[in-house]
Amino acid sequence: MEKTETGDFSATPAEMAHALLQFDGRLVITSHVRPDGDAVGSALGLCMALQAAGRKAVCVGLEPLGQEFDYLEGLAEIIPADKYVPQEDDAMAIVDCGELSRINQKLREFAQQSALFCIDHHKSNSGFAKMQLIDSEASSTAELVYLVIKEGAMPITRGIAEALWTGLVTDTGRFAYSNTSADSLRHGSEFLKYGVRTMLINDMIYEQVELSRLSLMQTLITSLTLAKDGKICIVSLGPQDYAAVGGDAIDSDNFVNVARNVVGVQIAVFIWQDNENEPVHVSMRTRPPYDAASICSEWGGGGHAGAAGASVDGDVPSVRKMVQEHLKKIIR
Ligand SMILES: [Mn+2]
Repeated sequence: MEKTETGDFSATPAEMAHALLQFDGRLVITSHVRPDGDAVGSALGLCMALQAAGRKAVCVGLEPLGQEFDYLEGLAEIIPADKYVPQEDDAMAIVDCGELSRINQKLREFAQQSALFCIDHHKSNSGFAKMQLIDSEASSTAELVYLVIKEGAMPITRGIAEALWTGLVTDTGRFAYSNTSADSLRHGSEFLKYGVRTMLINDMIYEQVELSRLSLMQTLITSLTLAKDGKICIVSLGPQDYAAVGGDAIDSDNFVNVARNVVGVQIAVFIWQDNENEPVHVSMRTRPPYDAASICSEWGGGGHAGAAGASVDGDVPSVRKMVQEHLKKIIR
């Protein structure tokens, strides 16, 4: 095990598996707010595998979750953040999350004291956990969780394989993005041996859209502007836009792709605030040579080279102006 600059430990999958199985308290597993497929899949997959190996584990604060993940086993047992009561022997395991500031606000204080384990693939991971398995080369956290499960010889059921498949498929863009490795395909083929319902999962995640989401997208398209010869594309939504179609629970994940999909766009940005009590969120997608993570670090955010985000105080019009001015200086 290697000691990192902060004095914490950087683990191999085998060392992580060993430590998780040795831990004799209850593992409280969480990820970032508004969990995507990799966040919820990695958390549930790890939780169910540890339970199957006879360990105490729970998933906490994976919310809000879209209906597209309704097929996932173990969803009903996830403890909402405001129902969670810390027990004396609890420690946290955080997956697919590079910053404590990105986990549910109600869990943050507890996480600061007790973030024992972290499994993640974000390049920008701040190294907040005592023991961490971080590999920014991995396509998804689900792949890392799978290595841990295998090294620990934990049982794998169809439900566990489907949770991991969900993370793998969503983070690789259905095995299409550049992060898709030979290992990704190999791991995917191994998941199929457990009976993963690929067609059902694809239909649930990618082929169904709520009417309210479609209406919101209509508003989004009217907000689209291009700058710098069409290389920058920005779209945005404010609290009134969410309210007009039914409230802030409407999932606008991936709306940044509407901007990214415009021919010629190098930097795509979606700026949104679904509720006035929340900060303004910036979601960015870039094409090489632009690095979304380093651009978003300007505003305290992070992520990957092609996809990153940040949260900024203010309102949508002012953040939009600030982001656009900054990008105009960057674009070549
Ligand atoms: Mn991920």
